[in-house]
Amino acid sequence: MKSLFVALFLTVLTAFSARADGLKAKTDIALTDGVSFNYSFVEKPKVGDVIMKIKLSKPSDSIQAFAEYDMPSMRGHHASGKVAFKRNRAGDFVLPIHFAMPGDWEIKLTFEQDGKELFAGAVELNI
Ligand SMILES: [Cu+2]
Repeated sequence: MKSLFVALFLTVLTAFSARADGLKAKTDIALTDGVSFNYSFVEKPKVGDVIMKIKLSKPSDSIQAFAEYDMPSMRGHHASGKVAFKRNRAGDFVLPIHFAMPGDWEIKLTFEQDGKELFAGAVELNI
């Protein structure tokens, strides 16, 4: 019985810490066997439009990136819908994120290749 409680506790703890952390900026995150990505913001996130940039560890034209963002504390009020990142000249993914107001924001990132989802994760931040 005691081990069951420990297991439950650890599961809950893991779930909470994963949620609190979200995806870390400027950190390599694996996408496929040989390709990882890292994201950053071109400037410190603030109210208004801020460009999010995603770099792949090696060029891949067949990978697409999408974002869907909103404020978790007021779901639906600023829902962006699923929007596709554009590519800049260097082949990086870029997308202006519109932070309509201060507070908590969540950006869900998804990557697709040949119509298949490679990865889904969320960036959480406070503006
Ligand atoms: Cu809001």
